[in-house]
Amino acid sequence: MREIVHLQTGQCGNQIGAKFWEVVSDEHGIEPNGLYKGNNDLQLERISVYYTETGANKYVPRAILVDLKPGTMVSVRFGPLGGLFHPKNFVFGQSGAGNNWAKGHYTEGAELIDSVLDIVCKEAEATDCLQGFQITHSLGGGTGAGMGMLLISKICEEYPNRMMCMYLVVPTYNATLSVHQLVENSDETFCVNNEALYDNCFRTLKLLTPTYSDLNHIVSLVMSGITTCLRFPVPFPRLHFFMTSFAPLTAHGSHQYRAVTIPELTSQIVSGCTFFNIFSDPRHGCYLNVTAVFRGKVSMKEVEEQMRNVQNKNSAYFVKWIMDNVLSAQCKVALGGLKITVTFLGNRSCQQYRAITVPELTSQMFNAMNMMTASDPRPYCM
Ligand SMILES: Nc1nc2c(ncn2[C@@H]2O[C@H](COP(=O)(O)OP(=O)(O)OP(=O)(O)O)[C@@H](O)[C@H]2O)c(=O)[nH]1
Ligand SMILES: [Mg+2]
Repeated sequence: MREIVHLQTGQCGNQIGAKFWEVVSDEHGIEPNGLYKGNNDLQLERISVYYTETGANKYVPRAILVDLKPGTMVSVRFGPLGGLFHPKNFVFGQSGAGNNWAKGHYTEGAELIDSVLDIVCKEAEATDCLQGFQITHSLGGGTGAGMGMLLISKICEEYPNRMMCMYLVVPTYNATLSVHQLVENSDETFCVNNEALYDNCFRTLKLLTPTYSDLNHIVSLVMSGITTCLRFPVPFPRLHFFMTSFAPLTAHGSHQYRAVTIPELTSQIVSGCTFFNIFSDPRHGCYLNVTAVFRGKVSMKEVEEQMRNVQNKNSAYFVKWIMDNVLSAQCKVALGGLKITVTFLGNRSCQQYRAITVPELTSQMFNAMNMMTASDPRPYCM
């Protein structure tokens, strides 16, 4: 089976990762104690992609949880899903990186990296045919960004031919220090932006004070949709920062009040209101390639018709020189509690605007800092 080793680093990575495992375990019928209690053979057919079977009917996530501070790890370990993970796969330090990229990359993080790599190797060696790695983290803190980048570079050194897929929360400054390593080492990078997630929660879900849990709920739904198809084609190896969207959006714990149709879903996913990063502005860029993954019982004929409609209506936003650049896929197993859902992935040239704005914002910040420290002769330390 084509196994994947999952890693989650830092507070954000662990919180999003824990939510991902909650959603995925629910879909595959795995209880918090690791026992299978599902009712559909499809749930077990490819279970070994993400889980290791350790005994009769018992499954353990192939997940490694890393942080430089014990706080988040303790809440996962003693939270509702704590019993699901292998206790030896929790690796944590004591001091944290205090949002300092260099601490995560060169000092505290570097001291802990060998213990993480030992577990990575152990998990990888226990697989039948390793497909690759996926990692959840933010680029804002010191651990997720600094140590996360060190981790992926070491893994890529050790396993150069394996897929590296990243789920990132991308704010500005520390992201600058990470981008070149991402471009080198990551094959698929799914960027979400907290600002856009808040916006979605506020405008679409009408949540007045969205919490991280609400944001992470949306991210976990997207991750679940993306991982439905395990081999997503990457058309351009160096253009791999995807836009993601998911429909229908429902608040955590609530349910759909009306049946949604495929035309409604397809128009929602491209409308911009459900995009999870701020490049949803339709004035910028063109799609090179898009994929829509439908979950639930849908007619593929109708799906393909609707996707063709979307492409025809928005033809100005699709490049003309790639044929068949709209793919649709279907998985009959619906996402928990929802009849039909769709996850949308787009490789869109407007991602370059972020690449341009990150260094611009960073140099503005440095200029402002230089003014503030002009009277202070001590060198500025990151
Ligand atoms: N979406 C989402 N964003 C989060 C969450 N927790 C933190 N963030 C964002 O992540 C960034 C901070 O990164 P953290 O993950 O807290 O930092 P870290 O990787 O633990 O690194 P250090 O704490 O510096 O060691 C900020 O931009 C936060 O807004 C979360 O649960 N969900
Ligand atoms: Mg932290």
